[in-house]
Amino acid sequence: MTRCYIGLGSNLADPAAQLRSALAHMEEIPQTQVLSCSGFYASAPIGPGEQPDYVNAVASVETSLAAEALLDALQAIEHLHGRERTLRWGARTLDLDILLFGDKTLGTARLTVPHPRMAERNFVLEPLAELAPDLCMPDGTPLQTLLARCPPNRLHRLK
Ligand code: A4P
Ligand code: MG
Repeated sequence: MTRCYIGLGSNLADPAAQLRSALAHMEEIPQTQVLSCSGFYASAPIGPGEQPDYVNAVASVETSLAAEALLDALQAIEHLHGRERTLRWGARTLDLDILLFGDKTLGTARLTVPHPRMAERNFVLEPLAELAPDLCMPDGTPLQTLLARCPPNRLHRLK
């Protein structure tokens, strides 16, 4: 079994409901257990154009799937959610990123792990630290070091 951390993000009008639905679907992924989920965080959008705020969270899962099979399952869930709202919102409504896959470093055409932008994103690092404050990256860098270096971005934990 491999312990993985999945980043969840949505900026739909009811993004928290999107995240809850995504978690429910993640419970159904074969050979995979959702262990826990962080609190939900409202975060200022990073990216071009006018966008509503995101809700972000991180879930820990344990899986015996290979990384690409886990990605397939997560993309199927994204597709299910994205497809429902594509016309109305025009942008993707659910992002499920593999942040960490055990202590593996992966660089395939489909998968870069650790997620290449996680170190600059407090909306990833803060919820991750809630689940695993003593975590280290595959290269040995403590999560707390990344947090200390992370550029600020408006973020607050929702009730
Ligand atoms: N891919 C490679 N590595 C991974 C990985 N570790 N996990 C590939 C998941 N996918 C990975 O993803 C594009 C391709 O990345 C996939 O087909 C997969 O093979 P995508 O989700 O279709 O596209 P994307 O998410 O628009 O691209 P990108 O560059 O991954 O965007 P990000 O980095 O995910 O950023 N602001 C706030 N506040 N909160 C957010 O959650 N999210 C984004 C999206 C931007 N701004 C945000 C937030
Ligand atoms: Mg993504």
